[in-house]
Amino acid sequence: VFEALSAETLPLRIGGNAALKEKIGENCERWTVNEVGDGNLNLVFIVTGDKGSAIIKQALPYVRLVGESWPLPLKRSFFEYHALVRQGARDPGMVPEIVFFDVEQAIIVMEFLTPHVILRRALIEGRRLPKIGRDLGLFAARTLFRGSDFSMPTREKKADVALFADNVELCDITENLVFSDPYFEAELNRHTAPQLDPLVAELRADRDLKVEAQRLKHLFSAKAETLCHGDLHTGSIMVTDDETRIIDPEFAFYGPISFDVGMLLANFWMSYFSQSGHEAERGSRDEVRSYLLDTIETIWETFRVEFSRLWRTERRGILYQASLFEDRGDPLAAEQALNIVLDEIYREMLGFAGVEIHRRILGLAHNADFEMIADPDRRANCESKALKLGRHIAVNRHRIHSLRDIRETAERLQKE
Ligand code: SR1
Ligand code: MG
Repeated sequence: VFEALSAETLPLRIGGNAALKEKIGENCERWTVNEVGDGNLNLVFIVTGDKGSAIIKQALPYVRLVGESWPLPLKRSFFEYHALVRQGARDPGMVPEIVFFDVEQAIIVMEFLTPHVILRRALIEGRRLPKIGRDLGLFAARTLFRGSDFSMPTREKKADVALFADNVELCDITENLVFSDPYFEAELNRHTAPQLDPLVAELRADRDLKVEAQRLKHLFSAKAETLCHGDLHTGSIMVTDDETRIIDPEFAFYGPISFDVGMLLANFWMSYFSQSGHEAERGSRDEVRSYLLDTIETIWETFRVEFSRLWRTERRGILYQASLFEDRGDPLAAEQALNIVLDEIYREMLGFAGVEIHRRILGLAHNADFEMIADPDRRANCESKALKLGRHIAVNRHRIHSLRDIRETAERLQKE
């Protein structure tokens, strides 16, 4: 029977586990336990013993952010575990090492990352992390390419699509919270009022935007292309100056390659527009802003180059087979197909980024980047610029030919 852990009960409940004792020390009575979870869904504890520390993450049978009135199945922990295993194999060293998994109690015990901090917090403080653009671009390319029909044996891929298809409740959250709720007066929505009211009304009356949001929802739910992380925002990334790690793939599902990349870039654009809200107390953020736009370009460029490298060297799945192209002495056919695939990823990615920006400002689940701006006028000013960029990239995604163009739009909006 499932029982939620508490700091008091945790040592006795899991203190007998051999792998955990090996990791942090034998004597569980001497362990210290702190609950540190500040996410929307789960319990998270740091446990420290004589030998070291570990993270204990436990799913709750409801949405922590809302309470028991919103039940949510424990099986998300199963999907998180299986996604971590696959991501660890596809881009070694980029996800935390797993110590053990208890499916019934929905507990994943994993490596405690230290001195890592959540990327979102680091960006709010104005830190510039030198490696993240490249690390994130590589992670996205490797996990998304290697989890797709470009690379996987088709039987294995189809079996995995079937396995992850049961993560239906978490997909349902995204389907509603990202693609639908922001565009009407959904019950759980909230935004900075009254400052944003006129713009929110304009967006909710914007037919082109609503059609795009629904086209993107269609892609999200119907294009089972690869195993996506499913919630790749800057709160799902831990960093030091030298290391980047990706955590929390409980929303993992088979979806479009473009989805994770779009979510990721959206969170950097939101960080960009939120910087002026943190400027007063912490000094000018001009250099940080420029760093954030550079990082967006580095992520996409690294993704593109690495995806292309994998296409040329690891394309062994059922799609665009070498036997049709290279082996027939027509390598240009494979390059032409690659360009088309990348172009499609790019256009979808812009759409997903646009709606992710909207939902974090208009929907239920907001970002600390904006939430931590105490003055509501200032905050609304930052948010309205982000909302406008989100609308621009979602609606015009087929006409925006490079991230350089978006850089100019972002810089112009920032000066308004
Ligand atoms: C009800 S869950 C709200 C959000 O938190 C998660 O981190 C996902 O982003 C989800 O949309
Ligand atoms: Mg999460």
